[in-house]
Amino acid sequence: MPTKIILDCDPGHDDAIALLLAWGSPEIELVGVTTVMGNQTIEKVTRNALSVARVAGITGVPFARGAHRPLVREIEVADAIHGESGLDGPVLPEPMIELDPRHAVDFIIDTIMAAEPGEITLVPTGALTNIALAVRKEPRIASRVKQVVLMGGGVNVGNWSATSEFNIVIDPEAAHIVFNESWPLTMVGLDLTHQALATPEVAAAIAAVGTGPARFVGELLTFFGETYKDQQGFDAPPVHDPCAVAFVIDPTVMEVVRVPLNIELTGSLTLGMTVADFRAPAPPHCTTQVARNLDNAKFWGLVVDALERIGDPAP
Ligand code: PIR
Ligand code: CA
Repeated sequence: MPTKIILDCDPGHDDAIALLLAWGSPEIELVGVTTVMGNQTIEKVTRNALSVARVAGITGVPFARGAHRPLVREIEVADAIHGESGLDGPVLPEPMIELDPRHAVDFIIDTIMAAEPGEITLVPTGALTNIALAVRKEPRIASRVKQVVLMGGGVNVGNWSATSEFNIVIDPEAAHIVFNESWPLTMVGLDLTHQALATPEVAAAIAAVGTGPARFVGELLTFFGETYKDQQGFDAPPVHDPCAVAFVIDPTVMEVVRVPLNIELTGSLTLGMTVADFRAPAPPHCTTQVARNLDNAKFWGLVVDALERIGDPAP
């Protein structure tokens, strides 16, 4: 039985690849895609999600637009990394599918409440605004989702400040809500995703697929690689978001360790830090775990296999 997921994303180069990985993997049933502001404005990331759906021929999956700003703070976008559109590089095709009329928060609640307990896995790859709003509006979802597998945070590693990762720090209050709920939560953070580098060998393996969607990914990686080099000095860009999807497909693709996690909300230098308490073995009530050590070959194998299965859609 495939795992049913809702992908809550802000495409975003790596979000787009996460969407393709989910769509092209038989271990996953994509029951919905929701969007949240982050890498760019909600209008831009939502249009990008629909464009990616066109590229890959994604049909029969509802797409719903979500939060336009963080809960408390002003919106802050990552245009230096993702460009003016949020998905600069390839030509973005005109969307073919219509948005679901519901707000993402209502879509998430309706989908989880209509499913069996333990059926839906939430995979957030952007700020946690929608997920926080959903669990505040309908607290029963906390005990009904199977698990939350999110890209965000990092243990003692940041990318938007010395201590903090973008998805968490742009809406730390939302992250605090999500990390303190009772659902099982796996944090696939920078510790892990900085091992998922799109090296020239990876780009060659993707190019060898030879399809339109694979070329689209190649163009995404070229742009992402350039900005990552300029802005953060990386020789090859870390492709964060598909790592969370990969964990759902095959948990053996990474090692995880149970540890209490919480979000810093008051530090003047450490706002949005994901604080892991490694002082003692995790207590029985601990519901959080953090990913570390990626099986790099297995991970990129999943991405290439998904592109092979997607084939050549577009028109
Ligand atoms: C990536 C992101 C934001 C900023 C930078 N510098 C790099 C986006 C990615 O889409 C990913 O979900 C997460 N936020 C990584 O911090
Ligand atoms: Ca993202």
